Amino acid sequence: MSFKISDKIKLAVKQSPEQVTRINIGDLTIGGNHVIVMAGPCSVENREQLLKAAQVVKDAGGHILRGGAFKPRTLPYSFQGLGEEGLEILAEARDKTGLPVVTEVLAPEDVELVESYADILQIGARNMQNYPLLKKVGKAEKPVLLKRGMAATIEEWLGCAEYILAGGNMNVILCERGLRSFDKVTRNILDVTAVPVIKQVSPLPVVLDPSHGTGVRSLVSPMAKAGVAAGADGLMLEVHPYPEKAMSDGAQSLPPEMFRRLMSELKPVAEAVGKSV
Ligand SMILES: [Mn+2]
Repeated sequence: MSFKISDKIKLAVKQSPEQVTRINIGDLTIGGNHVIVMAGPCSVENREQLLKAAQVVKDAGGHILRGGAFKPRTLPYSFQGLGEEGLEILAEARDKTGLPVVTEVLAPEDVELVESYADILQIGARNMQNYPLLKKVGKAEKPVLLKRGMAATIEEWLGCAEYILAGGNMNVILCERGLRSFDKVTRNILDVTAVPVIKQVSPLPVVLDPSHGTGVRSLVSPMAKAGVAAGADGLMLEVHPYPEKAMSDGAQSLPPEMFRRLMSELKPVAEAVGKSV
């Protein structure tokens, strides 16, 4: 390996080339040769919307349901999420579909509450360097999905993963979701290169989020395929039963038919790199 990563990072960096972290969630393994698709709406908006989205994800072959109950928004006037009511709706969707749930925890004081409902705790890009939150989820029982900050280097991202691992929680999934760039054509610039870098330097699984990474619905499918071809262990995708009515991130959310098409198109891509979806 010839990347310059601080040798002070111990747990988030491989100690031998073969070292791989596999994370089991029910029957699923993240970090093996099965590509895990996490999909669902940006926000849990209401029961009908979320249950419908969950069924779309399940029927198309998705593996994990995503949906935000606590939302970090650019402005305080935007929809902030349903909070605990959203978590209850996510738990109901899991009961109905069997899909495990990943959802964001915004604040250290909410970790226990979110953990009581979720199967995976998500730390959002804006909170990547919230050290009290990282320490708190380092003591949690559930796996953590750590999004890369929008202006974070790979080394800084691994340093934040190190906080969680050093706390004793060894089940960390990294998620590349795009970087702030000078180019306004897309919402972010999706760093697909981060996927093989992480696979080479870190034992941790890495998933790609082409929804936030591009901000543009028509770019999600090509970049999802690029991520799988690059070796991503999974994808995180925004899917909404009615994207035009979405309360957040509708422009980058896939409608059901586009999600179904993508799921079938991912199969030969995964096979080409020795995996399945
Ligand atoms: Mn979103």
